Amino acid sequence: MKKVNVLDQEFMQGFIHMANDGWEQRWHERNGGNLTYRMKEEEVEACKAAFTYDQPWTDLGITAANLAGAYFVATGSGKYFQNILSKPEESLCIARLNEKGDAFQVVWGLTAGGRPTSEFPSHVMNHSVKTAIDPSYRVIYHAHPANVIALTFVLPLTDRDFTLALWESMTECPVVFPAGVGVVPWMVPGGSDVARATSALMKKYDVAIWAHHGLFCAGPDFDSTFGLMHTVEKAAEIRVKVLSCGMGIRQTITAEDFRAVAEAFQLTLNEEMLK
Ligand code: 2HA
Ligand code: ZN
Repeated sequence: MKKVNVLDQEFMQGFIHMANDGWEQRWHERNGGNLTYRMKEEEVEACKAAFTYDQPWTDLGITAANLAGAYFVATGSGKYFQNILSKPEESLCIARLNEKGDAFQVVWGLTAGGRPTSEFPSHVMNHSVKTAIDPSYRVIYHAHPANVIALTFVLPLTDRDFTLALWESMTECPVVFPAGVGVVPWMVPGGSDVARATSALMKKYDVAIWAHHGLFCAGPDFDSTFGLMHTVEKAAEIRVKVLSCGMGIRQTITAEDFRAVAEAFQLTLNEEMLK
């Protein structure tokens, strides 16, 4: 059988590149954050010779029936984004779901032991919701960027407050996330409750902020999902700087301005945010 090197595959190179970009942005202190990618069938086929099927099955705590049998690349629980570039086989894994979509098995990677990210239930539920709406969605990304987290201490924890604060901070924001962003109140991370709350928001948005913790972004590919995280965090940084000036907000982008942007760029803006 032809020997395959999983690390040479384009999707794996894209995954590693994106993870390292997140590290360089300072969004992944210690083992903070996690990333998953739902593999294409042809990518699974191309790598199958390198997979092993002898690891035990682990219960997910949630069910994603529409993703039965799907394969994911995932960062490992407790692994550092800092090390993904130099030690990808120790830091990452490929895991598949069972026929019910309620348990997983590692088939590649984590060569020094371990399991997929502690947020795997949230990732799988988000993939499940996104795939049902738009099968082109493949990437779920969780990070801890400082400015988004800072805003969760000073803004009301509503979808509308966060969406408007971010849209107003940079003209491109409504173009990049016209549906807006959702906000989950503080919850215990890693479990099925926060997974359910996050995936409920993912039905409406591509961004779900976790109060005092970080956020999740969803997208069809590595570049657009990273770009979404980057745009949200840049807008949050601007908002934090504006608030830090301590002089209030003298002028901003108005609801009419947003509607003009929507018309110029042919977007369906979430009008709920402008009421
Ligand atoms: O990897 O980010 O939310 C640790 C986390 C948990
Ligand atoms: Zn986290």
